[in-house]
Amino acid sequence: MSAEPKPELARSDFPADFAWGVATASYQIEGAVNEDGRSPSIWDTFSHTPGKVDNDDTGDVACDHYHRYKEDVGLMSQLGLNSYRFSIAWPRIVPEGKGEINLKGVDFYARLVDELLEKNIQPYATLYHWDLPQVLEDKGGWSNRDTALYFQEYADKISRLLGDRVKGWITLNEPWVASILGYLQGVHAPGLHSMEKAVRATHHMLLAHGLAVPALRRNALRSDAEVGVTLSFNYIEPGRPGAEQLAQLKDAWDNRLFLDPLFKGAYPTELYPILSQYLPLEREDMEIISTPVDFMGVNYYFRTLPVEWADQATMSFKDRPNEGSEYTAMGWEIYPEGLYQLLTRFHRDYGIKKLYITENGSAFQDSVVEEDGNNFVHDAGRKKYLQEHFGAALRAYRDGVPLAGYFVWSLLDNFEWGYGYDKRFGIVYVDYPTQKRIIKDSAYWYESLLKSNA
Ligand code: GCO
Repeated sequence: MSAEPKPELARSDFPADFAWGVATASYQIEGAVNEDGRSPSIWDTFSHTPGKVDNDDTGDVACDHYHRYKEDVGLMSQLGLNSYRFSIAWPRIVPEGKGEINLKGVDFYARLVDELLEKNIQPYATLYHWDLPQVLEDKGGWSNRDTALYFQEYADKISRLLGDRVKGWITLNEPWVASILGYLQGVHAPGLHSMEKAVRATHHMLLAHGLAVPALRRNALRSDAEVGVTLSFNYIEPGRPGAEQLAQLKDAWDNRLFLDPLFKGAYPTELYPILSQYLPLEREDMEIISTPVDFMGVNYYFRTLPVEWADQATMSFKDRPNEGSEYTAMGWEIYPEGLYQLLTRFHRDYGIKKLYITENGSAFQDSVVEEDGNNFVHDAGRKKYLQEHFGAALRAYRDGVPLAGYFVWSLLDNFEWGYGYDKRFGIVYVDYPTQKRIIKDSAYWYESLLKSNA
C-alpha cells in the first residue's frame, strides 16, 4: 500500500497570531546609494573594490527598492503576508555615524512603514544588517569600542521616530558573519584578516546590542512591540567517527560565540584560549550584553559535517558533503531536520521564551518561461525546500517550541554579498535590466498556505 501522502500544511496548524513574513536587507535591495543624504557604507567600499564581489557587482542599484517600495509592499499584500522584516541603513539615518540625523533618510523608512501598516503588514526592523557607515570604519569600525556607543545613539534616535509604528526591533543581523567573515576571513566588508580585530568586533557588537536594548524598550511605544536579536546557525554533526570533539568546537565557534554571551552571560569556555588573548572585556560588559530580550531570531539554511581542520589559526573547518543529500546553488545541504533540532535545542538548553525564524530560504538557478503570454518561474526546488522547512518548524512548534513567526529569505532576488547577483534567493524573480518582478511558483505556494484555512 503506498504511503499516505503527507497532509498539506495549513495556516491553522500554526498559532493564530503567527507572523507570516519575508525578509530582506537594505544594502541587498535598496540601491539609491547616493540619494537623499546617504553616506557610503563599508559595503559600498568593499563592492567597489575590484575582485571582492563576483562580476564586480555592487549594491548601487540592486532591486531599486528605494523607489519601488510601494510595488514591493503590494506584492507582499497580494501574497497575503502579515509581516515584513527589513533592515534600516545606518548611513541613511546618521550619515556621519554619530551626531546629526538625516531626516530624508528617516522619511524613506517612515513611508515604507506607513505603506506596510496600510496593508496590515507588521514591520520588523533590523538596525544593523552589515552596512556600517564607512566613516566609522575609518576610525576602526567594530574593533573600536566607540562604535558600540554610536550604535546605541543611532538606535535611540531612529526608534524615537519610528517607535510608534514598528512591531519588532532586531538590533543585529548575524553578527557572527559580520565579525568573522568581515574582520577575520576577509570575504565580507571591511575585508580584514585579523583574529584580534575579529574578537574585538565580536565583543563590541555584543556590547552595542546590550546598550541599544534599553533605548529600544523606552522608545517602542506599540503595546505589542518587542525587542530581539537575530543570529546565524548551522546544524553541525561529526562528519566522521572521531570528529565529535571537532564538531563540538565548531559548534562553540559557529553557533555559541554570540548565543552564549547573550543568553548565558558568558563566552563558551572552549573558546577561551583564543578569546582570552584579545577580548576587550570591561567591568559589567557581560551584564550589559546579556540584558534580557523578548525573542531570538534564528537564521537557518543548512547542515555541516566537519571532518578536520582547514586552518586552525582562523578557526576554519573542513566539512564533507553527504552522499544522497540534495544541495542548493550555494552548495548548502538541504537538511530540514537541522531546523527542528536547533529550535528544540534553544528552547530546551537556553530557555529562550520566544523564537522567530527570521531567515530560511534557498538559492537555485531560476529561469523565466513564457506561457500563454505570461511569464513564470517554476522553481520546484525552492518550493520543496520551503515545504520541508515549514514542516520542520511545525514539528518543533508541536513539540513545545515557542515559535512566533517565519520570515522566508527572501522576498526578492537580490545582492548576495560576495556572490553578487548570481545567486537568487527570492520567491519573486527580479529581471535586473528592467527591474520587472515575476512571482515564482514558490511564492504562489506560500500564498496558498497563507490562504488555506483547513
Ligand atoms: C545571511 C544574511 C542574508 C543572506 C542570506 C543568504 O543570513 O547571510 O542575513 O543577507 O543574503 O542569508 O545567504
